[in-house]
Amino acid sequence: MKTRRDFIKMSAVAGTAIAGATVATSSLARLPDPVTQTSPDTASPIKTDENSNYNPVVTLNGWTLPFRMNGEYKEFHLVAEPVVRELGPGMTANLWGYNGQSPGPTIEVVEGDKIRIFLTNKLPEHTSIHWHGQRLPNGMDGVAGLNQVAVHPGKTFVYEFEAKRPGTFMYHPHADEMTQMAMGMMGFWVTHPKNEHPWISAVDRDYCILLNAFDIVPGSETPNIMTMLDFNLWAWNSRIFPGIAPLVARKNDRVRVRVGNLTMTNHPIHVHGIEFEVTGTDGGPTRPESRWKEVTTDIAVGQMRQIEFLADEEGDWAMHCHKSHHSMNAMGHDVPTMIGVDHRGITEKIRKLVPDYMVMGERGMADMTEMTMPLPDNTLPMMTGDGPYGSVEMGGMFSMLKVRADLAPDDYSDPGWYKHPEGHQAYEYNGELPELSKQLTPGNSLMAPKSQLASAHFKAVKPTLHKG
Ligand SMILES: [Cu+2]
Repeated sequence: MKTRRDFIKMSAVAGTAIAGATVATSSLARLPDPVTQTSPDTASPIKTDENSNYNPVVTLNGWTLPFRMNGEYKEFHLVAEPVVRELGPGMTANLWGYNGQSPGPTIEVVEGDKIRIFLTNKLPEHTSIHWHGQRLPNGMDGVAGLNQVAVHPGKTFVYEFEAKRPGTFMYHPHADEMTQMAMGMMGFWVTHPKNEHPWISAVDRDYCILLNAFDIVPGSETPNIMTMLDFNLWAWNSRIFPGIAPLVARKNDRVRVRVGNLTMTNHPIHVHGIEFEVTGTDGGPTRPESRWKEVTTDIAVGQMRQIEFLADEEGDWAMHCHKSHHSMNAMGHDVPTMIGVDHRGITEKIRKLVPDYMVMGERGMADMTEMTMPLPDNTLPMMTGDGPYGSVEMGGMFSMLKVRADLAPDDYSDPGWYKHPEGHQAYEYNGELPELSKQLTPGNSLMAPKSQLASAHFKAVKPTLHKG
């Protein structure tokens, strides 16, 4: 049986301290002390005697909930409560979550474990928890009104079931779902296989990412819960770039990334630099002969996907949702396209009144990253993130896979920027240019003139066009 001292020891080896990471284990205590996390940093995996038979997962900008053994049960205590979550450096949000954070802590168990979860409701309204994807008795499935009475404010309910199948799962309320999920109530669940499984390979690093989305008006702090489609903050584990921690791997590590989608749209998750296989879905591990390599996998609403790859190329590889509006932050909407619109006349007139005035998006949107226009308080720029060579011009669902040869096996800290070996980086050409390529567009206008479009269209077959 786990002692209180063991849990103190556990928290000491974690990458970030888990506040009060002790769980009352006296059998006199009828339920475990709730453990709270106050930091949005990524907690390193905690190695104990009890998890020596699996490689613990790492939740990006998250943590794993400690448990206590009580007889043959693993006992956890989740507390549903309002939380303040830092979405990124300089932006916090009033969310609802579990044990101090949104998303809630990851629950990590082994196939065959008997699980007992206490849910205490500290929200102003009733809630419940649905254990998305699990095989369990119908009365433990957590749909308020259908499977159980809703858990009213101040009440504690108990869920008990066996972790029947290994895989990637999620948990979320099934009571006033629209409000509670829009406010950030959700969490990850991983069940490791009890024995060696022919379709589940051992990996060196095992990451968890929960996709979620918020609609927070720039300058405000609380999500609009009525939004159905037009969210403006696309998050991984309730963090937005540049607030999302990198996925760190040692060269030639086998890496698994588990992704769950609890937003209201699909997300094509794309990784640069490697090819991966989808090794597991909502229903469990995929048959090895059914797998193929790809670099983007679409994750539909309510789905979970496990991807796996060999991290055999060093570097800082981008990893992001491929919907371009999902890799930027708020302010991206309701702005008309200004590319090619000549507003020199009007700009001059406005500058007489407002000296620093500049037009948004005149040459594209990249200007936005360097724009000195003041943003409302508590708002991150639409496109941001300083890289070693300038702005990365990203936001939202964007992070990096950082692969390094000189990394300790248990090191999950950000190794900094990759140093490119000689001859491994794009460089500027400084030689003579052919006449036609000297100007971006004739006369440096923002758009091709109509006359040129016409001639290009009708004369494209004439090779003389390219001779200058
Ligand atoms: Cu997306």
